[in-house]
Amino acid sequence: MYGNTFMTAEEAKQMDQTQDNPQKLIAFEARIERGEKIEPGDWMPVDYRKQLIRMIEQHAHSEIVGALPEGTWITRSPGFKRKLALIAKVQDEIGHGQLLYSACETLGKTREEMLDDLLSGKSKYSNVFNYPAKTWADMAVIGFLVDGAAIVNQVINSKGSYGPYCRALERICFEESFHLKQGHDNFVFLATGTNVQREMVQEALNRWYIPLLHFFGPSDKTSVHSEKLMKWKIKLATNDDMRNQFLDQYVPKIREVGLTLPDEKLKKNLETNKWEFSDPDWDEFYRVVNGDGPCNKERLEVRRFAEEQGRWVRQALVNPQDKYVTPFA
Ligand code: BYC
Repeated sequence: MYGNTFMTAEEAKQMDQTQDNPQKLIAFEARIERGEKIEPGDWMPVDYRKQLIRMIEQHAHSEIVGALPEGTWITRSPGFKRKLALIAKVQDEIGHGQLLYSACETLGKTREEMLDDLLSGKSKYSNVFNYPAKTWADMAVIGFLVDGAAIVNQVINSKGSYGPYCRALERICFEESFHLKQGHDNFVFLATGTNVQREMVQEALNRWYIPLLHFFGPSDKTSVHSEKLMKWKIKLATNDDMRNQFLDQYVPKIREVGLTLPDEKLKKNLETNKWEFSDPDWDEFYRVVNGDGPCNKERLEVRRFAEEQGRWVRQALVNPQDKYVTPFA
C-alpha cells in the first residue's frame, strides 16, 4: 500500500517493475476514460508518473521563482494598501509552490531532489519569470495578465486525471482570482490615470506581450508532450487552445481601457473563431526556458542564497537539540 501523502523512490520503483502487465494498462486507461481520478497508491504507467513529475515540479518552481519579480516591489509599493495586497499575493504564491511540491511528492520525488534540480538548472520553470519587473506598472501587468494567463491554464488542468494535482489547482485558482482582482484594479487605475501612468503601463504591456504568448508553450505543431498529456487527461486543452482562450478573454479588456498590443497582425478571425498574430520569436522562447533569458542567472542566485541562509532553520527543525550557527551570529 502506497502512502496517501507521498511515495518513496523505492515504492515508485516497485510499481515501475509491474509495467509489463497489459491488463493493468487497459484498466488504467479505462478509468481515465470514465473521468475517474488517479490517486497516489493506484497503479499508473511509468510515463504517466514521469510526465506528472515533470509538469507539477515545473509548476511548483514557477510559483516560487515567480514570487521574486513581484517581491522586489514590496518595499517600493505606492501606498500602504497596495503594499498590503502585494505582500499577501507574494505570500500566496509561495504557498502555491508548497502545495505543488507536496502534490509532486506523492509521485516519488522528494522536495529536496526537486529543489536541487531547480538550483542546478536541471529543471525548468515558466519563461515569464526570467524577465525584469522594471516599473510599478509591471506589477499591474503581472497581477492582471500573468495571473490571468495562469488561471486559464490552471482552471483547465484542475479538471485533469491526477487527484492531488487537481485538488492543489482548485485551491490555487481561488487565490489566483484575488490576485487577478488586485492586478486588474491596479491596471485600470494606471490606464485611466495621468499621462505618465498611462505611458508607464503601455510600456510594460509592450514588453510583456511576447512572454505572455510564450507562456502557453510552443505551438501545437511543435509541442513535444501534448499528445501524451491529452491522452491521459493531464492536460485538457492544447497550448494553442489555451493561448486562444487567453486572447479571447483579455484582449478586449486591454482595448477597453484604450491600451494597445504591439502587434499589427493581432486580430480575431471570426470564421475560425481563432486569434491571429505575428509569430512570437520561438528562438527567444527556447533561449529563455533553457537558462539564457534576461534574468535567469539572477533568479537562481537569489534562490541559492535563500537555500543557504535557511539551511540552519531546516536542520534545527529536524534536530532541535543541536547547536546551530545562524547567519546572524
Ligand atoms: N516556460 O511539449 P510542451 C504563476 C517547455 S506560476 C518554460 O508543449 P507541455 C505565477 C516544456 O516544459 C504558473 N518552459 O510542454 C506565479 C517542454 O520542455 P521539457 C505557471 C516551457 O508540458 C507567481 C518544452 O517546452 N504555470 O502563474 O505539454 C507569480 C516543450 O513544451 C513553457 C505552469 O507552470 C513555459 N511557458 O506544455 C505570478 C503551468 N512552455 O520539459 C504568477 C503548468 C513549455 O521537455 N504547465 N515549456 O524540457 C503546463 O500547463 C504545461 O507544462 C505547459 C507546456 C502548457 C506550460
